[in-house]
Amino acid sequence: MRTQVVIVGAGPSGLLLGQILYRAGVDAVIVERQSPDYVLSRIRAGVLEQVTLDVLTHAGVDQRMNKEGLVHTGFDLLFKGARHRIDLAALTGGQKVMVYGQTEVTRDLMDARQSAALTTIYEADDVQIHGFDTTKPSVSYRKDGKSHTIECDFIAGCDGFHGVCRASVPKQSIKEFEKVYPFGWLGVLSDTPPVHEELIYANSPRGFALCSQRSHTRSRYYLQVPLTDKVEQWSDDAFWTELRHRLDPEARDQLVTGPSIEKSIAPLRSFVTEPMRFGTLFLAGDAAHIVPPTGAKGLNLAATDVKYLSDALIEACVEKSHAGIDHYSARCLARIWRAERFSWWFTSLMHNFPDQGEIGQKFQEAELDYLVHSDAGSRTMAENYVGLPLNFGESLRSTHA
Ligand code: RFL
Ligand code: PHB
Repeated sequence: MRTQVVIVGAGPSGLLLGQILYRAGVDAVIVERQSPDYVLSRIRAGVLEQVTLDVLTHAGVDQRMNKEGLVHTGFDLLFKGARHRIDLAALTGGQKVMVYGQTEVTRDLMDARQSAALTTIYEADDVQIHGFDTTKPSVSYRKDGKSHTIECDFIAGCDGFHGVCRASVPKQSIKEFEKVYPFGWLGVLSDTPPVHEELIYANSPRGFALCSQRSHTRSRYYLQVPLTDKVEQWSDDAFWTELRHRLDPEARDQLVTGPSIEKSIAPLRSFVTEPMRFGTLFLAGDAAHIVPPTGAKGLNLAATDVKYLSDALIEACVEKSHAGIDHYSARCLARIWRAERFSWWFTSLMHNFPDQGEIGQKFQEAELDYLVHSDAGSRTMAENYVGLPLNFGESLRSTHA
């Protein structure tokens, strides 16, 4: 088989890239290790920035999102037992975010791909990439006991943190930056009404908690837990009891509990790969970088990588110009490091670190107190949370030039 672009991974990055390339007339095949049901069963992101909404609109998959997504114009920071609202819209000239789960984004992209009868090879075993230091790369895999090879012009590595693409790059050609946090997030999904109409990010001496949601009838909650904890140790009752301890009295009263429909623990990590292009191989999304989820940036960064990569590949395949390809890595990394910094800072501010002691808790509370009472502090928080504009550094550079 031959195609222009082989996309490895059918998570949100790979599916979104496939959809944008298809609309521009570029042929692509997606190769995915798991089944469609498995991909849809992973409960992950919940908050989409405006830039991501724009990319999904550009990809033509915005109909259900616009109908069912919940627009949020602010969120609450909870510390010292009291809540303070960060008014995103008022602080950023009317910007907002949308609560629309990654599962729904993925489902919309899968449906669009199916309606257009595009090729996705699910349950592909032993996926390997070859010759990406040449102009004739290829991707091989096994399916139903048979070996297959797809020849192409470019490979897009959209295969997540544990994928094969980044792992195939020779060690001397790649630099990895990593910080692993000494705790994880225990997440629970439940068919109960959310405790509050907006999200609550809670700092408590017992550890961080987050009250999020998927709809008016489906809630998503997270608790900071030690990395050594196992999901089996956490009964639903234990989860709700601990969550109540970390909330303010009003939220504690209003919390509606019920059986969990999903429960999992995710480790927290900051990770960046430089560069993101290796000859005819391009990394995008979690394959190239990970943020701790506190800032809700992971899926949003994946969407902007895909925007830059689709622009570059369309230029190369349709206009036969390599300018976009040559700038891909630098354009992405400038945006990624800003989001990495914000996610690391917000994580450090909200979590209980094993060695922080009482003084560390006091420092966090004093910083949060400053943030919510200072216009400059609140604005910095808000503009990073809603997401910096796509041309952020570029416009600054040109005005100072
Ligand atoms: P994915 O979603 O990991 O998809 C990669 C796909 O590649 C496949 N794959 C392979 N396929 C073929 N061959 C191989 N050898 C392969 N190896 C792997 C995998 O099966 C999979 O289908 O990466 P992608 O597409 O880059 O998407 C990234 C996002 O999933 C991720 O950044 C977000 O979920 C992060 N995230 C959040 N992001 C936000 O923007 N807002 C949020 O509110 C938010 N909350 C979260 C999050 C992530 C979390 N976890 C579990 C880490 C909350 C949590 C708890
Ligand atoms: C979620 O709803 O899963 C979610 C929301 C906000 C975050 C992280 C996760 O910062």
